[in-house]
Amino acid sequence: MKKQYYLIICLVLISIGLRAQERPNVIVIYADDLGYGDLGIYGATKIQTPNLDRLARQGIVFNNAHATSSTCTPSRYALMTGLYPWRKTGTGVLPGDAALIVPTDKITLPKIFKQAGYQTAIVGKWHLGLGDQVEKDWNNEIKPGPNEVGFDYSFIFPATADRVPTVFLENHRVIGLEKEDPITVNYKEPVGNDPTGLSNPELLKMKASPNHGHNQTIVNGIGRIGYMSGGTKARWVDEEITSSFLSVSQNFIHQNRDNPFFLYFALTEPHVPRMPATIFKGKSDLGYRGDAIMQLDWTVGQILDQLESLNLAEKTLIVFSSDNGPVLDDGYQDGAVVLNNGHTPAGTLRGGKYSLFEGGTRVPFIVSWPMSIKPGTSNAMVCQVDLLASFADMLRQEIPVENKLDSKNIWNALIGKSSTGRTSLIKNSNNIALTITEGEWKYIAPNNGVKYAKLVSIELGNDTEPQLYNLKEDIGEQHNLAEKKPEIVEKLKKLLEETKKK
Ligand code: NG6
Ligand code: CA
Repeated sequence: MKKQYYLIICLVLISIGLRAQERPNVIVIYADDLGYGDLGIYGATKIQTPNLDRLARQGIVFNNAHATSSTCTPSRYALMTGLYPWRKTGTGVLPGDAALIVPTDKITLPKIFKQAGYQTAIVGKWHLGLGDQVEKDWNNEIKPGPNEVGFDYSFIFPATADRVPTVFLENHRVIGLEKEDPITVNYKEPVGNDPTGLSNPELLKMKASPNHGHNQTIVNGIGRIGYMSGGTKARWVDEEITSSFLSVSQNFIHQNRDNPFFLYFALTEPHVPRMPATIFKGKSDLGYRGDAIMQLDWTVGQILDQLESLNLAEKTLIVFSSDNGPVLDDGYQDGAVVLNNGHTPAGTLRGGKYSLFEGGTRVPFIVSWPMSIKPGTSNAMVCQVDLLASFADMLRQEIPVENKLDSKNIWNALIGKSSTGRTSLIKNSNNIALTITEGEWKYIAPNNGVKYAKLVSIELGNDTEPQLYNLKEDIGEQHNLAEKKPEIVEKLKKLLEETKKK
């Protein structure tokens, strides 16, 4: 009898041990507009990123990893839902007053963790809409939002750093708001008496680039997209955004040091307006864009240090990536173009943010989990949309068939046990223009979009003719082989059409 007890106790202990090992804490660190060539580990020589290099040394560096899209909202939609964003209209770059576009009644990445008993949090940029309509009262509880799609705790800014309202929300409420100074937000017409970039350019501490917009309500000396009034004391100071996000994240990690947690840490660097903390200004030689990347790197280092000091480093899995490719001038005269000094933010890739070329969507991607992952590099094709199915596998959670169509279980590739990721991948720049990659071949479907975005100096990859590139031999997408290889064009076109129909 005693023996049986011992056996049962041993088995229970072993299974607890196994579960503990199988169930790491997970932190997804998501940069905004960070390019494939922006980090030392991906070949940058003009910006020092020692902390991300350190993360890379203890993990796997992927060189064939992708966001689904070349802008923010669709990529984040895919990350959260495990669904291709182009299947749904209204998943393009959202204004700051948009309604929530993530369904509350469907599975999401944070829900996978929540169902498995994790504490879940988002800290940082959201950009997936809030509330159930555009017209909303920013002075009351705003629902639904991140808390309704799976996050136990949220500390966010609603859209982008260049869009109003320039405030933080903790769970459902704007923080720092005073009753007698309510906030109003409007994307159609001016509200209140705040100066705008257009009416009072002399008040700007950073000028907007000509023709980009960014000349509506001025907050902290920076013209924004959209109008807001009120909430004077609730408005953020750009220089403090990242240190705020860091300290909130560190609190969450500290509070959950004894139980499994999932943290989605969505940083704003190096998205515009680049206005790093004063101690980072001038740290790189590349202007505020380089400084912002160094601030991002330092912030990641702070998280790594904290995990070490709490003895959590070994059992915490970190995914680091970016929502889309890089852009130098995205609306402000911040020196990014003038001081770039030969830095190649997209590395050897063609295009950048907004583009169908690889520069738009192939992004840095590092997975670290010291307890279980052997450091190295991987050529496996992986996409952020796959995190949902892959973590569902890790946590033994079932997901609906609908999600399995787009989100592939690439868990073994993520932890370096397999060199194969997904076999094909569809990416988009907006809801109309699509590309499909299978193995070494990439097909860009013909479309009527402009070829070159003058405002941002980026080749968009649009063409009325079909394009076919061999990414193995021509990662820079210089040689269109569509005419030479019509059979491959046909095959990819068919696969694209079939996947679209599903
Ligand atoms: C563009 C903005 C750009 C940036 C982008 C969103 C203009 C001319 N440009 O429309 O500055 O805010 O939207 O970036 O308004 S993203 O990374 O969030 O997708
Ligand atoms: Ca972005």
